[in-house]
Amino acid sequence: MPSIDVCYSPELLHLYELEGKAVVAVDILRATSTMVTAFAHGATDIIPVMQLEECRGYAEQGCLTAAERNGIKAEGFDLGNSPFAYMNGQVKGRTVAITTTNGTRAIRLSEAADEIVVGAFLNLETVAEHLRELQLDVLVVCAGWKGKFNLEDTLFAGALAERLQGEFEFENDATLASLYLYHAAKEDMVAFLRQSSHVRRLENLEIHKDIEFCLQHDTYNVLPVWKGDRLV
Ligand code: 3SL
Repeated sequence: MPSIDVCYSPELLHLYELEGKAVVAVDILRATSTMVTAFAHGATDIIPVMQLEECRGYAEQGCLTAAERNGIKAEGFDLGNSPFAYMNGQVKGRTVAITTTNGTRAIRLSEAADEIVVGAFLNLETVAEHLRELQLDVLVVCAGWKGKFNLEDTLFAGALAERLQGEFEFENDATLASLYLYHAAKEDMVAFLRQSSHVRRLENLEIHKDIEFCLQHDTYNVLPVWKGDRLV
């Protein structure tokens, strides 16, 4: 039986073997939720990069550019990191180069894995179905916040563990802890997360509707997969 394990921060990735594994990269608020939304609204591919300048450079190649730092759209880019900005037809048929504080970093630091898929509550069952077919050991890589643990990515890991329970072995306590937290939260995740650090950060920026949107389950049937230097 394949296994599922959870890495709570990209800073802990050195403790894990990525080769031979499928990574599910997750940044619920909001990078991976936004990427899933962008694909659902017609983006052809997404290039996640770590640095603002590198991202800006993709404009010359005809890409849309998107950037967020500390929750705010960076100046001079076409798009920020709100999923709602990707729903108006602007990304249809386009390549989007994107850099965010934590999410794009989690993806790029997972490149040694056999496969990387992008996960969010929005495409939870699509990710689960894919992993059942793939039959590789799974590592959920939580983006966290600047190297630290966060609740919302951990809840996603727990939700995925719940969907895969009985078909995947739980590798260690990180998976169990994620599952227990998800059980405690799932009746009302908005309420559960109200005191969490990133929800408070986003609420200070008055980004309430993004939070509720990103916590919806199984809205989209899209599976962003890493191929070469981008998500397709
Ligand atoms: O850290 C990230 O990658 C972002 O998703 C953070 S924010 O939700 O845009 O503030």
